[in-house]
Amino acid sequence: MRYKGIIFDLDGVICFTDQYHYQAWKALADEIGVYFDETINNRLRGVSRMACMDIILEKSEKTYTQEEKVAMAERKNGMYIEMLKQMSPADLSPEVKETLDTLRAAGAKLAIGSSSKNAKRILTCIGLGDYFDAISDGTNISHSKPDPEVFLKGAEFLGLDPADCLVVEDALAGIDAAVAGGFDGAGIGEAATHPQVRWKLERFSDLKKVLD
Ligand code: B16
Ligand code: MG
Repeated sequence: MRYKGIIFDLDGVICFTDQYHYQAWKALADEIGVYFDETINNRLRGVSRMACMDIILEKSEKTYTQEEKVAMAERKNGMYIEMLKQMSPADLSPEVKETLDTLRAAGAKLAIGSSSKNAKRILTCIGLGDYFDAISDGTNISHSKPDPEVFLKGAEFLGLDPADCLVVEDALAGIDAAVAGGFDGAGIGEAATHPQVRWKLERFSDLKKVLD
């Protein structure tokens, strides 16, 4: 096994909360009369909550104070958390679980590296609350992707060097973060098009290629 550790992004890799992020941001944008669509939504992947707020307000004619922005982001998060209540272990695909189990059986330590402050809540919803060897998320970082902090902390929590770990991401900013931190990157979805990606994945189970 060429990697001692594998650090997984959460939203877009392990599970798909992006539809709920979209719906909650869309509801907020409609409330304040700001244009928002799927193209703008794509720029929110892997980006921290407040950075998302700033991206959404690029289309606003009004200028908001920091306090107002924080209050709006909290309102969005409240709507998002309500939507997360629909999630259950049925939202974890058998393919993802089987692949994770295979990688672990081959000797890899497994961690989460997510920008989300709701990562532990989501993992619990999908039945992976106690599964990972380490969780690095939005609650333990001060700089979000493309800064490598979330993955560097993940490697540190696993007790491993970045050079011995693989990062699995769906966001271009996430691969930028992995490369900046000295990690190999595996890209799925849009991230598979990143020029510096080490492994291009068409589907999650393609990760088993790293075992060859
Ligand atoms: P929260 P990831 C990211 O998760 C999402 O892709 C991004 O859209 C979201 O803004 C960010 O988490 C923060 O989430 O508001 O729950 O703290 O892809 O890094 O797992
Ligand atoms: Mg993601």
